[in-house]
Amino acid sequence: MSDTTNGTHGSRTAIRTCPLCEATCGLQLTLRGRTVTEVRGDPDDVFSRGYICPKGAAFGELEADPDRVRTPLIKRNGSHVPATWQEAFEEIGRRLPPILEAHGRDSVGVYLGNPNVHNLAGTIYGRVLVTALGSRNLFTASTVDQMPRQVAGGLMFGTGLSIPIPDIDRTDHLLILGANPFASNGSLLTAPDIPGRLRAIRRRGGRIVVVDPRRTRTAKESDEHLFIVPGTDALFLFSIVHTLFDEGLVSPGRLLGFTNGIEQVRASAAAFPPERTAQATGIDAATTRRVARELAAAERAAVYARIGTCTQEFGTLASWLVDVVNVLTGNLDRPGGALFTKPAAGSPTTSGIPGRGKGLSIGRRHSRVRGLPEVMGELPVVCLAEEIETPGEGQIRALITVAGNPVLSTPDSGRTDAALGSLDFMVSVDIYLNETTRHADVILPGQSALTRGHYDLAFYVLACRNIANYSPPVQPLGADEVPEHEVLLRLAAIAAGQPADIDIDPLDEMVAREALRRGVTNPQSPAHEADPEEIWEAVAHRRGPERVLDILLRTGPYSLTLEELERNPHGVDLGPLEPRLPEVLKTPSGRIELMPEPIERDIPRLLSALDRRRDGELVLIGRRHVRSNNSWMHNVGSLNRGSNRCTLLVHPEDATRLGLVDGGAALVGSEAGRIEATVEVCDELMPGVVSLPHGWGHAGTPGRVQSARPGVNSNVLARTDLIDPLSGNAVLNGIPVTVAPVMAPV
Ligand SMILES: Nc1nc2c(c(=O)[nH]1)N[C@H]1C(S)=C(S)[C@@H](COP(=O)(O)OP(=O)(O)OC[C@H]3O[C@@H](n4cnc5c(=O)[nH]c(N)nc54)[C@H](O)[C@@H]3O)O[C@H]1N2
Ligand SMILES: Nc1nc2c(c(=O)[nH]1)N[C@H]1C(S)=C(S)[C@@H](COP(=O)(O)OP(=O)(O)OC[C@H]3O[C@@H](n4cnc5c(=O)[nH]c(N)nc54)[C@H](O)[C@@H]3O)O[C@H]1N2
Ligand code: SF4
Ligand SMILES: [Mo]
Repeated sequence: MSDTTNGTHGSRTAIRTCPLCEATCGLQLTLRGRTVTEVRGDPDDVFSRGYICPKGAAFGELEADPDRVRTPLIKRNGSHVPATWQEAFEEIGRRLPPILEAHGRDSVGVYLGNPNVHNLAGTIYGRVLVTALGSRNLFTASTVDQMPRQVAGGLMFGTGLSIPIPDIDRTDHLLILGANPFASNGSLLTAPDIPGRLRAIRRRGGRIVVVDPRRTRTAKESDEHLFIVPGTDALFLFSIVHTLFDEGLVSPGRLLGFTNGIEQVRASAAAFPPERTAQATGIDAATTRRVARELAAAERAAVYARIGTCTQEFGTLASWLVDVVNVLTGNLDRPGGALFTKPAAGSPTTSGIPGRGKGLSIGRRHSRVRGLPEVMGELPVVCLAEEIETPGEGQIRALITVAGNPVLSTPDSGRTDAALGSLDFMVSVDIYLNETTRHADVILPGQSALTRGHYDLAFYVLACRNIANYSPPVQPLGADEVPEHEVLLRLAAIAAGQPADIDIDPLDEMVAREALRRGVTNPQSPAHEADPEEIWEAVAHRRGPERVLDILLRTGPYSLTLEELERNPHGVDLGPLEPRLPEVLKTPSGRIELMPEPIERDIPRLLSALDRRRDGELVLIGRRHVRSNNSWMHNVGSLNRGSNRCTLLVHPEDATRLGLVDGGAALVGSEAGRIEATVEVCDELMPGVVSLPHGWGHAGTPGRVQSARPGVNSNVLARTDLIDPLSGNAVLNGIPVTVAPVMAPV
C-alpha cells in the first residue's frame, strides 16, 4: 500500500510521481488531513531513488496556493464571478453550439498547453475533445517546443514518437546541443536526477561536450564547452557529417542493412566542410573536425539535442542531423548510444505490423490565412492570432484552452492578447486565472494533483530506462471538485451537439471500448486476438483514465495490469533500453530514411545561411531556471523569491559598447514589440547574444506573489513570421533585437 498512517498527530504518508516536469521523480508526501505538510524524494522509487528538485519540494505549496481557481468562474460585465458547475456548463451549452451551427466546426479553435502531457486525463481526453469538435484549428505548445524533433523522427523512423533516447547511464561520450538539463531536469530524455547521471559519465572516465551560446551550468559541469552562434547548429552538425565522410570515419555497422539514403547524405554534406561553416557558427574547423573524430572513436557515444536546436530557424534540419550522426557513427540502437524505448502502454512504436508503417505525413491540409502546413493533425501556433483576426469562412470565433497560457508562451504576445480579447466566446480549463484565461467567458478549474491518479504515458516513451509507475489518488475528490476527464468529456459532448447535462458515462465507455478495440487488433500485442470481453470484464470496476490505462497496459508489450502497478507504488523497472531496430520502424519502406525528401528540399535554405554576416547585430535567446516552470509556478513563494531572475543577460563587451550598466534598465526591441528589462552584465554569454527567460510579464492577474514580482515577457519580442518551415515551429532563439539603455530622467 502506498498510504500508511503514522499514528502521530494523525499524519500519513503517500507516494506519488511528481507531475511538474519530464523527470517523473517519486515524491513522498506527508499529509495532515487534506494538507501536504512535507515533501521528500521517495528513496525507494525505482527510477528517481530519492532525487527531488526545488519545484518538486514546492508541490504542497502549489496545491495549497490560495490564489488557485477552485470553483468555476463566469465572466459577467467584464469580471469573473464564482458559479456552480451546472451554471458554467449551461453557459457553455448556451453559447458554444450556436457559433458552431452558424459558422461551422472550424470556427471553434482549441489550444492545448504543456501540462496536459503531465496529466493522464489531459493526455487521453484532450484528444476526445478535439475529435468531438472536429475543427481544423487545433494548436498546442508542441509548435513552440519539440515539433521539429518529432518531424525529423517521423520522417526518418516513421512516427512522431520515434525519438531515439541517449543511453546516458551507459554512454562514454555525450555531445549535448541546446539543452541545459541542470536547469530543466531533462527533456525528450526522461532521466530523474539527470545531474547525477551526467556526473556519473565523467566519473567513469567518459566525456561530455556541450554546444551552447551560453556557458550554462551544464556546460560548466562538462569536459568541454563550445560557444555557437544561435541558429547555426545544423551547419555545425553538417560539418561533423562532412568530416565523418571526408576522413573515412563512417561506420554504421548493422544499420547498413536497413538504411536508405547514406549516399545522398554524403553528397549533401559535401557543401558543408568545417572550413566553410566556421565563420557562421563561430566554431573553428579544427575543433569541429576533432569533435567528429572523438564521436567516431568513442566506443559508445550519443548526440543529444533539445530546445535550443528546435526553437530556431533550422530546427528540423538540426534535429535530423542529430540522428544522422548517431547512425553514421553506428551509435543508433546500441547500448551506450541512442535507443528506442519499449513503453508499457500506449506507444505507436509498439503497434501495427512490426518494422513497417504508414510513415509520417505532413501538410495534408493548410492553415487558412497563411497556408502553413498541418503537422500531426495540428497547425502551428504562430497562426493562432491571425486565424482569429482575419474575417472570412473558417475564422476562429471561439476558443477552448486547456492547461495553456499562449499569451505568455507563444510569439507576439501583444497580438495574441488582443486577438483573444476579440473572440465571441472563450472557455478555459485551468488551475489559475492567468494572462490567457482572464479572457475566458467561462473558466473551469483543473483538478488537484492530489485527487487524481498519475501515469506518465508520454514520458515513459522518452525515458532512459523502460519504466512503469502508477500513482493512485492521494485523497478523495473535494466537495466541489469535478475530475478533469469528466470536464473534458462534457465539453466534448457539448461540442458534439449534446445537451450540457447529458450523462457522460456512455461517452467514457466509448473511449475505453475504442482503446480495447485497438489493443486486441494490434498485431504486435501479446493480447492480439484475445477475447476483448475477458479484458473488459477485468477492467469493469474502473472508470475514466484508469480504465483506459488498464486496457493499454493489458494490451501493451509487457501484458501488465494496473493492479500490478498498484501493488508496486515505487514503480516497476522493466530494464535498460534494448536494440529494437528494425522492428521499431514505421516507415513505408521498412528502412531508416536517412535522407527524407522534405529534408532534402530544405537544404538549399541552409546553404543560403552560410554567408550571412551579423555585423554587430544582437540576437536574443532564452533560458530556464530550476525554480521556474514556463509561465506558471511564479505564484509559489518559495520558488519566486531572492534575486530577480528575469534579467537581460548581456556580455560585458556588448554592455560597454551599448552603454548598458549592471542593474540598469534597457529597452529591448524587435520587429514584433518592445519591452524594458533590467540588465545583468554576464560573461557567460557569447558576445552578440543576449538572454531573457520566457514565461514572465504577469499582468492583470490576481496571483499575489507573482504580482509583486511579475518580470517582463520575452515573447513580446518573438515574431510570428519567424518559423522553421518544415515543422511550423516558432523561432524563439536567435531573434534579432536592438538594445539601448533607458536613460534615467534628469
Ligand atoms: N520565448 C520562449 N517561449 C517559450 C519557450 C521558450 O523556451 N522560449 N518554451 C516553450 C515551451 S517548451 C513550452 S512547453 C510552452 C508552454 O506553454 P503553455 O503550455 O501554453 O504554457 P504554460 O506556461 O506551461 O502554462 C500552463 C498552464 O497550465 C495550467 N495548469 C497546470 N497544471 C494544470 C492542470 O493539472 N490542469 C489544468 N487544466 N491546467 C493546469 C497552469 O496554470 C498554466 O496556466 O512555452 C513555450 N514558450
Ligand atoms: N526548471 C524548469 N524546468 C523545465 C522547464 C522550466 O520552465 N523550468 N520547462 C520544461 C519544458 S516545457 C521543456 S521543453 C524543457 C526544455 O529543456 P531544455 O532544452 O534543457 O531547456 P533550456 O534549459 O531552456 O536549455 C536550452 C539551451 O539552449 C541554448 N540555446 C539557445 N539557442 C541555441 C542555439 O541556437 N543553439 C544551441 N546549441 N543552443 C542554444 C540555451 O542557451 C539553453 O542553455 O524543460 C522543462 N523543464
Ligand atoms: S526534477 Fe521534475 S519531476 Fe523531479 S521533483 Fe523536480 S519538477 Fe518534479
Ligand atoms: Mo516544453
